Amino acid sequence: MNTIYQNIKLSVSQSEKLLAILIDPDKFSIDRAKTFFEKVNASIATHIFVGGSIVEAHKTDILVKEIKTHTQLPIVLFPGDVSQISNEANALLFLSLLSGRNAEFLIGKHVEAISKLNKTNLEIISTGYILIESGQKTAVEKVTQTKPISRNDLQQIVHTAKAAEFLGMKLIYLEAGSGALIPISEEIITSVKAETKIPLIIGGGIKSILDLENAYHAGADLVVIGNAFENNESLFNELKK
Ligand code: 1GP
Repeated sequence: MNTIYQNIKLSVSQSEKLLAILIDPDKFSIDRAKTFFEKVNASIATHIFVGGSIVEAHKTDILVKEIKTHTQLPIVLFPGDVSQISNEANALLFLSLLSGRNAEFLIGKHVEAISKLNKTNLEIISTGYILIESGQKTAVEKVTQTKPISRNDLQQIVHTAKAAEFLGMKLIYLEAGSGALIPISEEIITSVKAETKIPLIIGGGIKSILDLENAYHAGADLVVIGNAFENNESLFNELKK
């Protein structure tokens, strides 16, 4: 059986676009899981991402167990912290925050995570995580005490993504931040895609089908949407299979 990463690569090679629904264990109420996942299953969503900036211990485990009872889609952890590692999920984005210069989020948390990861069967996917300024201070910025890259500094963004590829990372994730006012621009997506060969994830502030299509058209391989579905489940109606 293919790994989750192999399947992402396969989709990219066949120009199939991927969509991850991001669930924040701190915001999502388990009571609505059944109806929410009926809509997810009827939609074009391909992955479930689980994670948040600040999540109470054990909430991730409980939520992932519940999600597994409602969907067959692969569950990928998108952890804000070591405490969000759960062996109930299928894979984990091993994120290194390359836009910042805080050693804790470049390598510190990763070393801290190993004793926990050694006890899991999670597929670990090394991911270059690049925060781009998006009009307001984001949770990632506050939690990590790092500055995002200016959205006007195209060269710095592209070079950071290229460095991720040269470091051997498997994915690039361009992040505008949860609830961002301005999603990652098409110009940024197109430029990064043109200069790199690894799959490209785009997330933060995608609120409509138009935003989603623009991101795909510009070169995003996988788009992550969180808040828009949290706030407006009717968006799923426009994304039926
Ligand atoms: C945040 O990229 C994700 O880490 C998704 O952001 O909640 O704004 O869709 P939204």
